[in-house]
Amino acid sequence: MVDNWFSAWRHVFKLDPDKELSDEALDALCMSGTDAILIGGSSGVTFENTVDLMSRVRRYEVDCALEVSTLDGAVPGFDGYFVPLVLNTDKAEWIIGKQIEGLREYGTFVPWEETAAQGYIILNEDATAAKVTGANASLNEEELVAHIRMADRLMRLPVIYIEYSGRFGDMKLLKSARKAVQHASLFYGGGIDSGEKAKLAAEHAHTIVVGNIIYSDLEAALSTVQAVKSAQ
Ligand code: 1GP
Repeated sequence: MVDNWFSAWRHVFKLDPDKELSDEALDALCMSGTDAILIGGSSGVTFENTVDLMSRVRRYEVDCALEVSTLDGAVPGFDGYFVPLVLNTDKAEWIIGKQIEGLREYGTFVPWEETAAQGYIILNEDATAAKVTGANASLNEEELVAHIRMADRLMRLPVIYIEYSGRFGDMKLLKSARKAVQHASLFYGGGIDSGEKAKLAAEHAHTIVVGNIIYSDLEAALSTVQAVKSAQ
């Protein structure tokens, strides 16, 4: 794996600027020992709600990065920025279209040292991101490995993100993805709602991302941190 500003992250909480989160819950998440807070969402992300959440997380020492998924939500002041490209769609706007629009507008302001492209491979057809981007979520192992080689060897993307948002994924596929990755950091996200699932995903992914469960069962979300740390 190539060394990057996010390479040491094993566990990340993903917070959605469009969802309510109390100060107590945010405090517990930021002080949990997680490696980073990632801010991003598939809908309802605005400049205002992104700035608001960033400034609340900024009170803590934990790394805080933004996934730039809309132009509206491009906010300065984060430790790092991820720019997602969806690899398993044939709609070019989600591979390079929106990104080029963003660079036309904000290209001169991008902090390149702290900015990384994420090659998303979305494998849950029910996820909002899959619907919005028209992703072909039913890749078999051979197709997945071809996508990984495209991202890792040809495109040399620093991050490959296996995304099952809303559902726990197929760990056999994740294992195959990991075997095929040479340079990139492999992120996994989707349906991690217990320490046990966190551990399973962390066996293969370099970094696991915990999202939805934060909003429905905070204690379960917090338990995923220790599960990953103690498995190291
Ligand atoms: C979403 O991959 C993350 O982009 C996390 O998924 O919300 O299902 O935990 P969950």
